[in-house]
Amino acid sequence: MLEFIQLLNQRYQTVLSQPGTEAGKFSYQQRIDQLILAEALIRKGQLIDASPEQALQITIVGPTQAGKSTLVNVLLNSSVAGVSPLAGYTIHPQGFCHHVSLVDCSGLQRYFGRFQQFQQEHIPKERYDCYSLTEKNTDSPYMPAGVLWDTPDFDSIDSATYREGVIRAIALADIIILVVSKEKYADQSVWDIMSALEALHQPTVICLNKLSEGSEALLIQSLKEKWQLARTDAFPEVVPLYYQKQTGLPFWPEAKRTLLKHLASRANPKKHARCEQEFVQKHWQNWLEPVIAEHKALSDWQGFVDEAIRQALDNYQRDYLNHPRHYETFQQAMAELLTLLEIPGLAGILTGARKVLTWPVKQMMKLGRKSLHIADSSHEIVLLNQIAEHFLIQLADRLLDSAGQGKQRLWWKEFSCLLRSQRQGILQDFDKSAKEYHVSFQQDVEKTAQRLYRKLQEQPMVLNSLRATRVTTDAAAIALTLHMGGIGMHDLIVAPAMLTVTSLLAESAIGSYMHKVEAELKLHQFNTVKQALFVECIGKKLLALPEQLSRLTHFNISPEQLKAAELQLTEKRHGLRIL
Ligand SMILES: Nc1nc2c(ncn2[C@@H]2O[C@H](COP(=O)(O)OP(=O)(O)OP(=O)(O)O)[C@@H](O)[C@H]2O)c(=O)[nH]1
Ligand SMILES: [Mg+2]
Repeated sequence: MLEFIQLLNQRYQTVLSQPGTEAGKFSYQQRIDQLILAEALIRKGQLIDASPEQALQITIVGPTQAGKSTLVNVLLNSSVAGVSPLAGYTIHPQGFCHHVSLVDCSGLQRYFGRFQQFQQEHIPKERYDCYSLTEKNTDSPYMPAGVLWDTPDFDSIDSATYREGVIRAIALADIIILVVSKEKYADQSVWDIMSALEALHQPTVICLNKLSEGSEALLIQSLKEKWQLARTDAFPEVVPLYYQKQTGLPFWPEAKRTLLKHLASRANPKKHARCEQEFVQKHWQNWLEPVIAEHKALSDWQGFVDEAIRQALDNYQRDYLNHPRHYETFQQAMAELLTLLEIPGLAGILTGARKVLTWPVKQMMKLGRKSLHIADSSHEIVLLNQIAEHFLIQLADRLLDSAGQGKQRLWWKEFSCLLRSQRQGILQDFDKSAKEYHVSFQQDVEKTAQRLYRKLQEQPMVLNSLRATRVTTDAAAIALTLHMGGIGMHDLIVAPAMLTVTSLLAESAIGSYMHKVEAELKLHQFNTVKQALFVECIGKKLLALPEQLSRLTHFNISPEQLKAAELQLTEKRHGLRIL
C-alpha cells in the first residue's frame, strides 16, 4: 500500500507540474497533501509495529507567527526553539526530547523516510527534506516524557515548499497542540487543517496565544463555533496564554499544569491502525478519480477496438468468404485436387496450355510473371489490407469524436495523435502478418485437397468420368499454370474450365461432401484470420497503445495495479489492518 500511495502521489505531482492542468490545480494539490499524510500515517503504523513502546510524540501546529516556537520554549522551560518576528521563520520539523534519550527515538529516521536527520544547529536552510532531533535535559512541569515537535507554518506564501515536513510531523503526533493567536484563529487555512485532522482522532489542545485582557471568553466562544463548523468531535480544552512582561514569554496557566500529562494517558497507539485505514478509505475514491477516468477511457477504447474488429470481420466475410466471385481459397484447393488427379495426356497439352485457355493471351502475358509469389497475387491480401486501412480510419474518427467531448478530452487528444503517428507502422505489420497467414494457410488448402481426393478415390465412377472429360484436362492445365506462377488466382477462378469442373463435382455423388469441406475450410479460415490478424496482430498492438501515452500528462496506472492495491486495502495488510 505504501508503494501505491507513493506512486499515486508521484503521478499527481508530475501531472500537476505540467502546463494545462490549471483547472484541477487546487483539488490536485489537496490530494497530494492527503497522500503525503496517508504515506506518513502508514509509516507511523510501521513505527508502532516495530517498536510498540515508542516515545510519546507531541506536535505543535499553527499559522505563522502564532507563537509555536515560543510555546515550545515555554513547555520545555528553555530557549531551545528559534523565535523570530519574521514570518515563516521555522521551516523544518524540529523535535526536542524531554526525558527521552535519542537512542529511544532511533526508529524515527525510518519513519521520516527520505527526510534526513540533522543536529539542530547544522540543519541546512536551503533544504526542506530534513528534520532535527535534539535531546534536552531541562525539566518541565508541564511536559510528559516524550518528543515535542516544533513545526513550520502552513499558511505563509512560502509554506507550500515546506508543507511536507508539517504533514509528516502531524501524522507522527500522538497529541496535537494547535496554536492560534487572536489575529489568526479565524483563518480558513487553520480550519481546513483541523477538519482534515479529524480522521486521525488525536487528542488535541488549542492554545490561544497573544491574548489581551478581557478578550478570552469571547474568543473561546468564537473558537468553539469555528471548531463545530469544521469538526464533528467534541470541542477540546483551550489553554489561554497571556504574555508575561518579566520573562518576555507567554505564561502556561497553573490550572493546566497537568493537562498534557493527562492527555498522554489518553493517547493510544493501538487505535492508530484503525485511523490509518479509515483515512485511506475515506479518500480512496477521490484520489483515484483521475485514474478511474483514464480506465474508463481505456475501456471505451477497448470497446471501440472490439467493435471495429467485429465490423472488419463482417466485411471480410461479406467481401471475401461469402462473395461468389472473390472467394478463391476453395478454388485453390480445387486446383490442388486437379494436380493430384494426374490427368492423362496432360503433359502434351501443358506446353500449349495458353492456347487452350479460354481467355485472351494478352491478359495471360500481363499476368504471366514467372515467379509470382502466391501471396502477391492474392485478392484476399489486397482486401485484408483495405479492411485494415478502413479499420484504422474508423478508429481515428472515434478518437476524434471522443477528443471533442467528455472529461478525458486531453487523454483522447493525445491518444489520437499517437495513433496517427503509429498508423503506417501498424499497417505495414498487418500486411506482413497477412502474407504470413496466407502462406501458412496453404497447408490447410492442401489438406482440403487431400480430403477431397481421398473421397474421390472412394467414388471410382466420379473419378473416372472426371478424368475422361476434356474440360478437366484444361482445368488441370490452368491449375498447373497457377502452380508455376504463370497466372494469378483471380484468373484461375474465372477460367470457364475451372468453373465447369467445380460444378461437375458439385453435382456429382461427392457434391454434398464437397460443400461440407468448403464450409469447414471457410470457418477455419475465418477463425484463423480473426485470431492471427485482428486479435493477435492489430488488436493487441492497439490495445497496448495507451501504455505509450506520456507519463507526464497522464496517470498511467493500470487497472491491474489498482486492483492489487484495492486488494491490500480490503485485506487490511501493510498497516491497514483492524486490530
Ligand atoms: N506580544 C507577544 N508576542 C509573542 C507572544 N508569543 C510570541 N510572540 C512573538 O511573536 C513572534 C513569533 O513567535 P514565534 O514563536 O517565532 O512564532 P511561530 O509560530 O514559531 O512562527 P513561525 O516559525 O514563523 O511559523 C516572535 O517575535 C515572538 O516573540 C505573546 O504571547 N505575546
Ligand atoms: Mg517558529
